[in-house]
Amino acid sequence: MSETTTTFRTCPLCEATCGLEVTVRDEAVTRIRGDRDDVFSQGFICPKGSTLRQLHDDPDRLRVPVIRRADGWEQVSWEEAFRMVEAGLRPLIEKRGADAVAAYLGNPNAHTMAGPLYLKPLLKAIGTKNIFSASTVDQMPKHVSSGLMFGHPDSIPVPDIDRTDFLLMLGADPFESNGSLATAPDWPGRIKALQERGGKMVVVDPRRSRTAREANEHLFIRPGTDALLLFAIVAVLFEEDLASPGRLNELTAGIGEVAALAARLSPEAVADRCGIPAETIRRITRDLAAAPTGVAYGRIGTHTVEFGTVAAWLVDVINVLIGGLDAPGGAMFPLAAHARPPRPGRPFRTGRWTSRVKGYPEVRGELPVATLSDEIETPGDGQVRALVTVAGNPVLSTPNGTRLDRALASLDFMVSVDFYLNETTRHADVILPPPPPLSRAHYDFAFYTLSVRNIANYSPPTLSRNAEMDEWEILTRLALIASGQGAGADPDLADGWGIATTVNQAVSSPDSPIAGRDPEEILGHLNQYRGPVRILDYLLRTGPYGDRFGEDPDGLSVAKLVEHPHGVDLGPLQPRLPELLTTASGKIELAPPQIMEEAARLATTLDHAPDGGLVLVGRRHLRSNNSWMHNLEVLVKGKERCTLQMHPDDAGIAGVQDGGEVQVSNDTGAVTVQVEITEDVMPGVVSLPHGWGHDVPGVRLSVAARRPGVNSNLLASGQAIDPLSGNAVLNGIPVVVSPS
Ligand SMILES: Nc1nc2c(c(=O)[nH]1)N[C@H]1C(S)=C(S)[C@@H](COP(=O)(O)OP(=O)(O)OC[C@H]3O[C@@H](n4cnc5c(=O)[nH]c(N)nc54)[C@H](O)[C@@H]3O)O[C@H]1N2
Ligand SMILES: Nc1nc2c(c(=O)[nH]1)N[C@H]1C(S)=C(S)[C@@H](COP(=O)(O)OP(=O)(O)OC[C@H]3O[C@@H](n4cnc5c(=O)[nH]c(N)nc54)[C@H](O)[C@@H]3O)O[C@H]1N2
Ligand code: SF4
Ligand SMILES: [Mo]
Repeated sequence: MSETTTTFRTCPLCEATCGLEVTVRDEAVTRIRGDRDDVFSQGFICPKGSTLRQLHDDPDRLRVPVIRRADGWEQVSWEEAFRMVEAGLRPLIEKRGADAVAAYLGNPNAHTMAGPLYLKPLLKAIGTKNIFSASTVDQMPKHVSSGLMFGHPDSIPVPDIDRTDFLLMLGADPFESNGSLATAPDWPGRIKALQERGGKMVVVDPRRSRTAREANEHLFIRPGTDALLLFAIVAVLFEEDLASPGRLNELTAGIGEVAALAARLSPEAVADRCGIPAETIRRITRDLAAAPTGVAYGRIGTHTVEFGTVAAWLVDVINVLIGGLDAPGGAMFPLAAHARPPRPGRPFRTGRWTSRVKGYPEVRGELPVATLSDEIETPGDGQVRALVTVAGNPVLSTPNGTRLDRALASLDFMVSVDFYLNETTRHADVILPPPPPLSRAHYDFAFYTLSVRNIANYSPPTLSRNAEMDEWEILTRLALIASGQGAGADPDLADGWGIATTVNQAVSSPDSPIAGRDPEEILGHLNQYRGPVRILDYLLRTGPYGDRFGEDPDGLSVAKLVEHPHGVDLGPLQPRLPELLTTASGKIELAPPQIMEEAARLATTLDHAPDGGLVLVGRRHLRSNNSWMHNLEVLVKGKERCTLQMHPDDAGIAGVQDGGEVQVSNDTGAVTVQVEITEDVMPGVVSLPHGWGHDVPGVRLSVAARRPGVNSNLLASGQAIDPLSGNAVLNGIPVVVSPS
C-alpha cells in the first residue's frame, strides 16, 4: 500500500530560509514546491529549492564512508573509517603537537544544525590554532567592524528592507544570491513592495547585475573603491549638515574623529578613483538623508577587497549618521528564538595569536584561509601535516587553488566530512558522508540571527537516513578521537553529559530563566530528543520567547515548532540598543583606533595613481551555489554560465570576439574560458563566477565534469588580504585578457 504524505521544511541551501512543501510517496519525494503558508517566504522559492530531490538521488553522492587505497577508493564500515582516522591523527598530535592538524570549515556548516553546535567542541578537542574557514573569503570584515563598534562580532545589523524608504546597496546581488547577512526570502517581491510604497533602491556595482537592473538607480563603481565612496558620503553628511543621529548621539563615541578624517575624502577627491561623478555622490547622499527612513547595506563586493573592514565599518557609520541604526526602516539587530544576549565585559579583540608563517593576526579564533598553503608547505615547528575539512571545497573557493591543491597532496593525513568526492576531498584519506538535507532535521541557527524579521521554524527529517551518519555524531566521534578517547567512544554519552552540564550550570546561575529549578525535571523534558535537536529545545525554551519548561504555555519549544510546520512569526525587528552594546564604553564606538588607522591608510591610496589595467570581479547565478551544486543536471543544463563577461570596448582593445576562447592571466595563474561581450560590465572590468573548475582528475562528479568551467580562484594570489580581518581579496584582481 502506498501512501502520499505532504510535509513542510525549510530549504537549507542558502540564507533565504524558504519554506518547502515536500510530497512523499513510498519513501521517495514526488514533488517539491514553495510552501504558500510559510510565515516568511509565502510560497517563494528559487530554482534550487526543488532540487533537494535530485541531490538526494544523485548517484555520485557518497552514502557510506570511503577510504583511499593505492588502487582507488574503497567503501568501508563506519567503525573502520573511524579507526583509520584515529590511526592518522593521534600519532601526529602526540608526536608533533596539536598545531600539526589544521581544520577547514566550509560554508554549509552555517546551514546545518551540527555546524553551529558541534564544531567548536571538535576544534577544542583537536586543540589546534590552525583553524581556517570560508569566513575569510566572505564576511569576516563585518564581524570585525561589528565587534569593534558594538562589542560582539555577531552583533550584525541587517537592513530592514520591509520598512525602509531608501536602500543603498553596495556589492550585493540578492536577486541572484537570495541575500546574505540579510535573511529574507523573495528579495524581488520585497524590493517591488519597497518601490510600490514610494521607496527607492540604489545599487552600486561594477556590473549591471540582476538586482541593479531592478534598481531605481544603478551606479557603476571601479572595483575595490567602495570604502572611498562611502567615506565621501560621510563627508557630505557632515559638510552639508545632514548628519542626524538622533537618539544615537548619546549612545555613540567618536563622531568628531570620523568627521575629521572624512573631510579629507570629499566626493571631489574620490570621484575619479571610484568612477562616479562627485555631483552624483552628493545627490545620492542628500536623497538618503532626506528619506523618512534609509539604510546602507554592503556585501561580498565590499567585503572581499583590500579595505573590506573599512567598508563594512563605513556602512554602519552611515547608518548611525542618518539615524537609521537600530530604528525601523534602518539597520536593525534581530532577536532569534535560540539567541542569548552577548555578555558584557569581554570586548572584542583580534590578534590574540598570530599565524606561524606570515604572522597574520587571529580573528574570532581563526586564521586567514589565504595562508593555509603557507602553513602546509613551510617546514618547521607547528607545520601543518594533517587536515580535517568539514563541508568545504577550498581548492575551488579560496585563493591560488593550484598551490593549495598541491599542498593538500603533500599532507600526511586528511579526513573530510562531506558527501561529494570533489576537487578538495579527492585528497582525503577518509571521507565521512553526512545525510543529505532531506534526511536531517533543520533549524537555521545562523540565519535567524541575521533575519529581516524574527522567525522560528523547525523541520524534522523528511526521509529516513540510509547508511549515512548524522553529522553531529560524526563530529562528536572525531572530537572523541582527537582528544584521545578512541575510535570506539560513544557519542551519545558525551552528548548526554554535555547537556546535563549545561542544565546543572543554568539552574544554579541566578540570572538564568531556569534558576533554582530541578535539573532532573528539566532533563526529563529535554531527553525526549538527542543531539542538536535536544540542544535546540533547551535554547528555545530558555530563550527570549521560550516556554521556560512549562512556565509559559504559549512559549516556544521544539514541540511548539513541530505544531507549526509553516513556522512561527515573531514579528518585525525591534530596537535593541543600548542593551546589546558590549563595548568597554558601553557605547557605539564610531572610531575604533584600528579602523581609524586603516582608514588613514586608505586616504593615502589617493596619493598614488591607480594602475589602469583590467580587473576581475566575481558574480553569482541563481542556479548555482558556490562550488557544489554543479552535479545536478536540472541546474547546469542550458546556456554555459561560466563565461568571462567583458565590455565591448575592452573586447575591441584585446581583439576578442563574442563566444570566442580567451586566456585570462596574471602573475598567479591563467585560465582559458569563453568570453561573453556585454555592456553589463563597466569598461575596465571583467567578471567570472567562482566555484567552477571541475575538470581535475579523480573527482566523482560525473555531471559537473561534463561542464567543468574554470576556477576563477586560480587568479587570486592569496597575498592580497584585508589586514584587519584576514579576508582574501577576491574582487578587483588585476588580469590581462588575450585571445586564446
Ligand atoms: N573568487 C571567489 N571566490 C569565492 C567567493 C567569491 O565570491 N568569489 N565566495 C566565497 C564565499 S562567500 C564562500 S561562502 C566560499 C564557499 O567556500 P566553501 O565552503 O569551501 O565551498 P562550497 O562550495 O560551499 O563547498 C561546500 C562543500 O560542502 C559539502 N556539503 C554540502 N552540504 C553539506 C553538509 O550538509 N554537510 C557536509 N559535511 N558537507 C556538505 C559540499 O559537497 C562541498 O564539498 O567560497 C568563497 N570563494
Ligand atoms: N545562487 C547563488 N546564491 C548564493 C550563492 C551562490 O553561489 N549562488 N552563494 C551564497 C553565499 S556563500 C554568499 S556569501 C552569498 C553572497 O551574496 P551577495 O553578496 O549578494 O553576492 P554576489 O551575488 O556575488 O554579489 C556580489 C556583487 O558584488 C559585485 N562587486 C564585485 N566587486 C565589487 C566592488 O568592488 N564593489 C562593489 N560595489 N561591487 C562589487 C559583483 O559584481 C556582484 O554583483 O550568496 C549566497 N547565495
Ligand atoms: S532562495 Fe535559497 S532557501 Fe530559497 S529555495 Fe532558493 S536556495 Fe532554497
Ligand atoms: Mo559565503
